[in-house]
Amino acid sequence: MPFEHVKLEKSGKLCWLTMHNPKALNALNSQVLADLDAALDQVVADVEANETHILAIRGAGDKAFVAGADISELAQLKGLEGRDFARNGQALFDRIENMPIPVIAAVGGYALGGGCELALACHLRVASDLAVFGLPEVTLGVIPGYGGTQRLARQLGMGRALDMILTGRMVKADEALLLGLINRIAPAAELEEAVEKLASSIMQVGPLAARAGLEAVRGGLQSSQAEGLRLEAQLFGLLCGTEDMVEGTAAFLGKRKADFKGC
Ligand code: DAK
Repeated sequence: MPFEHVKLEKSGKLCWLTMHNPKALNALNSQVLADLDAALDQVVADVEANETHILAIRGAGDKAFVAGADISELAQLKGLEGRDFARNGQALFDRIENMPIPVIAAVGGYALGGGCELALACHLRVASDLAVFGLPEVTLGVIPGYGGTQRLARQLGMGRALDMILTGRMVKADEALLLGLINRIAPAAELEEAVEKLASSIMQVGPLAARAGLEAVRGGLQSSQAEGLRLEAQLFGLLCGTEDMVEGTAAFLGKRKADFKGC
């Protein structure tokens, strides 16, 4: 089903989701967010049909990933309306973080405010050398409202997150790499290739193991270490009952490449 502000394209088992609001550097307004939600339904259906193993999110054009929440819409929010607006956006970004497959943000330009928060909701971030990150909400008299205060602090640690959140300063790609905000950096013209390379190296491992690794890390970060360890052991046990585990270990011992079937 086509959406006005979000495009889905398949490249084998990799699905590209493109944020498309070119008049405002792909800024997030209510319609963009509704389209993103509906597009995620489609992605989930494809995952369930075993047609999609990785999702990559990018922005249309070469200037911006997403330049934040649409400031003209934000300007009209009053009191509790703002809280509901934030809760709806948070629920949508939680959907991305809780996707059963790895989600990669391909950041080719500005990732500011809600755009930076969208990238943070993804599991991995690959950026072009021209990318710029920032949470400039304080310069507008608010704070990040789509999970940025929580996810940035978990990603970078409190001090480095507050350095960005309290000043609203912009961080270029090379600094973002040093901070641990992004996983990889690529020349602008090679961004999609770099994402495809990362996706392909994940897709070469057993798909059940990749999903379980994602679930263990995510589940552990959302709970205590003791609970995380229990989850890890439980998932490890489940994988020990799979054909992929038999195949992976036999392939290693037989000095050949594993042929994982995802079962
Ligand atoms: N919203 C609306 N329009 C935007 C936009 C945005 N975030 N960003 C850019 N645009 C529009 C510009 O107004 C301009 O429109 P026209 O003048 O052509 O009609 C067009 O996109 C091109 O932008 P520029 O002409 O400004 O392009 P430049 O290259 O000169 O500058 C820039 C690029 C990215 C540095 C600049 O556009 C910029 O500073 N944009 C705003 C970035 C920003 O502050 N983003 C964060 C927004 S705050 C919450 C929920 C969510 C949030 C907070 C609270 N609660 C519910 C409480 C999230 C907040 C945010 O995301």
